[in-house]
Amino acid sequence: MLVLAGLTAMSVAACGSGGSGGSGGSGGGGGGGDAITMGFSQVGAESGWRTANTKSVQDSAKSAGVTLKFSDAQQKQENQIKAIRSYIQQKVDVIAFSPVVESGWDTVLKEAQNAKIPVILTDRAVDSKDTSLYKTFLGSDFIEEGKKAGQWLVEEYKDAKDPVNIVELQGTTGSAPANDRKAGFGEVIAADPKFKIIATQTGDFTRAKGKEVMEAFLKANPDIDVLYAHNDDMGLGAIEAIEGAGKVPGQDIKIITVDAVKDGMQALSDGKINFIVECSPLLGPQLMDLAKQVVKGEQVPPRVVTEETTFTQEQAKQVLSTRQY
Ligand code: GYE
Repeated sequence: MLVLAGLTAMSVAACGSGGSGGSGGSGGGGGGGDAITMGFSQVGAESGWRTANTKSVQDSAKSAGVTLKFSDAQQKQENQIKAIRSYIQQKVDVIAFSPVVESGWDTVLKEAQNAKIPVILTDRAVDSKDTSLYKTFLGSDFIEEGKKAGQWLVEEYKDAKDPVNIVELQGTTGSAPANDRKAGFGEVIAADPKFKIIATQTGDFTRAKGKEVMEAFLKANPDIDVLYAHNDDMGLGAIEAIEGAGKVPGQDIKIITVDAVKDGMQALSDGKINFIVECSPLLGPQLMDLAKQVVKGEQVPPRVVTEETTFTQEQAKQVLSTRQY
């Protein structure tokens, strides 16, 4: 820690003074090279996951001596496009962003490419056919996450004969995690026709919307067995709705979520959630490493997948006190 703090202070001083030796000499740090500037366009601040992800990116930029220009798009694609265009104008060394939705990026990515500014996708994917528009994509395998959620459900209900009525709270419409978590889950449960998704709607990855949509689900469907929420926050909002309707979350309605942020893990240890598929937000350190390589013109793997696990209620109890976020 002390060493990192020292390095940061040094590189900040080297940028700020600008007097002795200009851009050439950023101190004798082991093989560091010149400081780089990254423009980062974040999705928003919609969830606990996102807050932890933003902190990870900001902290790692500091430790790595990367000058970070950060903007929050408030879950709007047009804001992200504006931010990326402004980073191009400012001639940053590298642009990183977490695309709110998958489609509609080709034009702005082409502009970055024409300006010779490398782009790194973090957390969420784009569906551009031309993969030369970005250098790499760092983040989770959301299809795999959806499958893990489905596999738990299949195992949990393996002896059940009656239909299992599922409601689904989807993430932001058109986003990679919403598309893929739905697809992976759907693929696994399709193996047995007793699993029925009786209602599915977006809750925008937020607690407030998760609660609102769950209230509507409960009114329209008296017989819900399972809730599958694409993130913890929507699940936590839904728990309030379930309790408000006089039912016991985790028992009357079994709940599966994705992320494993601290609040989610707390609810899992309390028995209100039954299973969480982990999705790690701590992408900052790897992002800074990739950025440095890309700026130097080095070859990087086109896809870097985050390693993740899953948690039962018992497992959540064991790790809760040491959970960082
Ligand atoms: O699961 C959710 C957040 O893109 C993986 O976005 C991320 C998702 C995460 O709002 O909580």
